[in-house]
Order: sequence, then C-alpha cells, then structure tokens
Amino acid sequence: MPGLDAATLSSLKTLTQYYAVTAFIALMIGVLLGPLQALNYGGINVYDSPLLKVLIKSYYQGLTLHGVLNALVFTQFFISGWMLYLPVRDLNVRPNMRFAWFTYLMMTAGLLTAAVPLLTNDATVLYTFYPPLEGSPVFYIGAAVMVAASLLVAGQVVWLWLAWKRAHPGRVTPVVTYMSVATWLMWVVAALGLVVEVVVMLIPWSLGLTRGVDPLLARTLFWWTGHPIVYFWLLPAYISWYAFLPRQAGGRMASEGLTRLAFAMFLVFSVPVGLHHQYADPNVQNSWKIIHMFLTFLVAVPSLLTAFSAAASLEDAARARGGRGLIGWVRRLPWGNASMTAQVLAMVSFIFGGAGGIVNASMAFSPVVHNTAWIPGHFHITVGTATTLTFMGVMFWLVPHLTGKRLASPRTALASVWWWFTGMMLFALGMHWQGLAGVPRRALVSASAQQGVYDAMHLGLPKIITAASGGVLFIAAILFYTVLWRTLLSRRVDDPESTPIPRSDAISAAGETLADASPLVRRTEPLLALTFVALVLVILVYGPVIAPMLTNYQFIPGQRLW
Ligand code: HAS
Ligand code: HEM
Ligand code: CU
Repeated sequence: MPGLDAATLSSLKTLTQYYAVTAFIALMIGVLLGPLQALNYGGINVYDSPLLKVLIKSYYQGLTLHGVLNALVFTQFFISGWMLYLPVRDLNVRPNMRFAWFTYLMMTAGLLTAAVPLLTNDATVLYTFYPPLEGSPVFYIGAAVMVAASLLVAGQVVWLWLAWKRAHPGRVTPVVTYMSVATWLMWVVAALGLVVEVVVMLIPWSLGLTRGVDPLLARTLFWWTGHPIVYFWLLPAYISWYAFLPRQAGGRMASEGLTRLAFAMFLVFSVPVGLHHQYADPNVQNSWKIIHMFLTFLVAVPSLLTAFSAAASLEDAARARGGRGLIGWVRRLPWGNASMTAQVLAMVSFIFGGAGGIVNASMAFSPVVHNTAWIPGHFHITVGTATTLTFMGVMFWLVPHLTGKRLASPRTALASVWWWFTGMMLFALGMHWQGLAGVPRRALVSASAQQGVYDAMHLGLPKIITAASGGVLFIAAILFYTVLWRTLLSRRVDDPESTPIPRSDAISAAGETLADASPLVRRTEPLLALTFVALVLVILVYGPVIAPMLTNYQFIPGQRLW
C-alpha cells in the first residue's frame, strides 16, 4: 500500500492545523464566558448589566454556549484532527485527502449551522439538550451533522488500519494506532444513542412532525452516548500520556501490553454505564441502576492502570536524569518544559477528578452531590483540566511540528499552564465545597432568593474561592492565547520535521509479529471482535431498560422556558 509522500504529508499537516485551530477558537470563546459563571457562584450577578445583555440574553444562553463550545466543539475538532494525524504517521499510510478535507468542511458546516440558533437565543437548551426543552431544529440538525462528520473520520481511520493489516499480515498493530483505533471504535458504539435520539426523536419533533417526545427515553439515549463521550475526550489525552509524555520527560513508556489492555477495556466497558447519570430518574428499575454502577467501577480500572503506567514512566524518566528517593525524583522532571508540565499537572488534577467520579457513581453518595455545584467541580478537573490542559500542552509541540514555527515565549507558555492548573484546582475546591452544602448547579444563584440561606450557611469562603478562580483562569487563558496566536502568526523558521513527534520507546514492547507476541498482545489485537463484544454488552444492559420505554412511549409537548 502507498506510503505518505511529501505532498500528502503537507496537506495532512495543514488539515490537522485547521482542526486544532478551529478547536482552540471555540475554546477561546467558551472560556471567556466561564469567569462570568464563576462570579455567579461567587454571589456576584453580572447578567443584569445592560452591556452584557446586548450579547447574552440570559445566564442560560451563556451557559449553553459555554458547554457546547468547550465540551462538544473544542474536544471534537481537536480530537478529530489529532486522532487522524497520529495513526496516519504511525502507520505511514497515504489517506484520501479529499475525503479528509470533506469531513473537516462537513464538521465546520455543522458547527456554523448550530451556532446560528445558539447565538440568536433560539436553542438555549444547555449542552445536554434534555427535552421537553425545545430548541430550534436548526440546532439539532447542525449538531447531528457535526457528529456524523466525526463518525466519518472514525471510518477513515479504521479503513486505513484494516488496509495496513491486509498489507502486513501477522504484524502487531503499532501502539499509537492501536490506541487511536480502539478509541474511534468505542466512539462508534457510543454515538449510536445520540444519533438515534437526535435523528429519530428530536429533529422530527422540533420540526413539528410528531406531537411530542418522551423525555425519559431521550435522556436514556443521551447518556448512552453522554457517559462514553467523556472517554472520547479523555483517551486522546491518554494517548499523549502513554506514547509521548515519557519521551518529553526523558524516559520510556512502561509497557505496550498493559497500554493495549487499558484501551481494550475502555472499548468494551465505556458504554454500558450511562445510568449512573440517571440514579434520580423515575421508572428505571433499581437493579439496572445497580448493574450500571458496578460496571462504572469496572471502567475505572483501566484509568487506575493508566495511573500506574504514567507514574512508572515518569519515575523512569526522572531516575534517568539522576533523580533519587521515594518521591524526591519528582524534582528531576524537566519542569522548565511547558508541554511536559501541562500534562503532568493535568494528571495531578485527574487524581482528584477521578476520585470525585467514584463518589458520583456510588448510589449511596449520589443523592448528596447530584445536581449540585459539586458536579461542575468534578468535570472541570476532568474535561476542563485533564483533557484541556493536556491538549494545551500538546499544542506547544504540535504547532511547531506542523508549521515549522517556533513556540513564542516558552516562559509565558509555562506560566499559563501553572495559572490554569491553580485556577482549576481553586475552582474545584470552591465548587465541590458549595455542592456539599447543597448549592444547586445550573442556577443563577447570585440572583436567587436563596442567597440569604447560603449566607446563613457560612459559604463566604468557598464563594470567594470560586469567584477568584474565575479571575485566575481568565489570566491563564490570556497567557495561553498570547503564546498560541504569537506562535501561529510568526514566520516559519525551521523545517517542520525538526520538531519530531516525541514518540517514546517502551520498557516492555509488544513485539513486531503476533507469532512472537505475548498472549496479552495477541488477545487484544482483534479490535473488531472486541467492538462486537462491546455492542453485545450494551444491548444486554440497555435492552431491558429501553424496551419498556418504547412500549410505553409518552408524547410530551415541547417547552421553551427562556
Ligand atoms: Fe464524570 C458526571 C462518574 C471520569 C466528565 N463527568 C460528569 C459530567 C461530566 C463528566 C462532563 O457516576 C457532567 C455531566 C452532566 O452535565 O450532567 N466520571 C465518573 C467516573 C469517572 C469519571 C466513575 N468524568 C470523567 C472524565 C470526564 C468526566 C474522564 C471527562 C473527561 N461523572 C461520573 C458520574 C457523573 C459524572 C456518576 C454523574 C453525576 C451526577 O450526579 O450528575 C472515572 O472514569 C474516573 C476514573 C479515574 C481515576 C483516576 C486515575 C488517575 C490518573 C492520573 C494519575 C496521575 C499521575 C500523576 C500518575 C480512577 C490516570 C503523577 C504525578 C507526579 C507529579 C509524578
Ligand atoms: C459549566 C466556569 C472552562 C466545560 C461551568 C460552570 C462554571 C464554569 C461556574 C457552572 C455553571 C452552572 O452550573 O450554573 C468555568 C471557568 C472556566 C471554564 C471559570 C475557565 C475559564 C471550561 C472548560 C470546559 C468547560 C475548559 C471544557 C472543556 C463546562 C461544561 C459545563 C460548564 C460542559 C456545564 C454546562 C451545563 O451545565 O450545561 N463552567 N468553566 N468549562 N463548563 Fe466551565
Ligand atoms: Cu458518566
């Protein structure tokens, strides 16, 4: 099969840059709104100011834009570029660039379509778009086109991988490709719920073709996708932690076999857990909620494997640089490198994010934290830091690698990641704390009659911490975007390949051929068969939950509460 030639590589690099830059533009707008929300949770209401009203009609319009741009648009664009580029380079195969550009344009068209009703306040339905809240059909159509485009990228990567396998029978899939293909296949199984919800239920309903929609079924289909989507955001960061960060730190990846096991487990166990978002929903049997709870604990295992592997490879790096002692080695990591520092700090935040996730998943604790400020606390140190700060760190080498431009001001880059980490840790502290006291999420609490109640509960300190964190994060964003735009707008000075992909060697490699490989490597190789297992498991744990909802379908008319 044809290898990558210079012209295709150059086009692929431009495409990857388009994906990444579009992603970071979306994040920039989304992140501008964050501090205003943080002020709200600091007891300061800025939403009545006439100046802001010109742009944003309500707290909820801002919150919808924030959630959609950050969690849906930023992630999807960055990941689509990243997880097309990496396997293509890893396998050295020639993709069909017309198709690749077509998917980018399709995703962008979906984004622009969805943006119109969001900006005109016609789809203020938050990023979970729970019916019976009813947005403009244009929003649902735009979102569907975006998701469809990501599935086409998935298809292209799987296609290239299968072609490579045919051309190299008996060879072990290289680990970066393995991780990318496993993540894409997981996303295909995951996306089914959302696709059915949007295409079969929401679009016809918002067009007025059906007389109502069933909120419970819609929510269930939403969380079929909505939980695994968080791994669709996380695993591309894991790819960097496993395959690139060790080299950036000066060491090696721990074990390719273990890495493959972690991704195989994510492929099989990421989807059948969605009910942990619906413990409070009526008309879903408790026994199914409990089964989803245990499966949630199971899907935490590959993250624990990752924690072990990541720590081992960082220790390997630090000891190679002369580090000593039980924890003293940490000081020998190259803390002057902004890209490495961003990712290690992202990992540190994820220790707390993951621990909080286990709390959320426990049915005994869930009633205390569900729908409170604790939950935004949880996901700003998962998607908002573990993922986002990792992608920011990746940009510090990826942009020079793609463009041949040098990173503008590495010192500012380093400062930006410390500011982001500090801001998000403060934010998480303030929000988790308020959540435990019962302050609700998704509420304009600063204008609420409840303020007096909160004050009586001595929430002054967590409110100050939350408001301040918004300021810290605002500074972080300014520093980061100064570096990014200055880098992108500078002139090309190097041959792009002089900044190579920082691919790490492994302490324990998987081997070249399946015949020589360990049983673990051999059993994790058939990713399509594992996808089939995943699908069967999802049907087993969702079938009995969804079937009664279908036979008892409720037609609930739409509501527009804004
Ligand atoms: Fe979550 C709600 C449970 C992970 C994102 N989650 C959310 C929502 C979002 C989100 C966006 O069970 C809100 C949805 C909404 O709007 O309603 N979550 C979990 C569990 C995990 C988990 C069990 N979440 C994530 C990730 C996310 C994310 C990842 C985004 C990227 N989450 C829940 C539940 C809810 C929920 C309930 C519903 C709550 C409710 O009531 O509504 C697990 O996957 C976590 C496993 C992670 C670990 C940590 C491993 C640690 C690592 C770092 C190691 C560090 C090292 C550093 C080595 C076990 C890998 C070394 C440092 C040196 C210096 C050397
Ligand atoms: C919600 C602040 C960055 C994703 C929120 C909320 C606050 C906030 C206070 C809670 C609002 C509420 O429940 O009423 C901030 C600040 C940021 C920031 C100060 C940094 C400047 C991010 C990033 C992401 C993100 C980087 C993801 C990549 C979300 C999502 C929601 C949210 C998905 C939920 C929206 C909803 O409940 O509908 N943010 N955020 N945020 N944020 Fe952020
Ligand atoms: Cu979840």
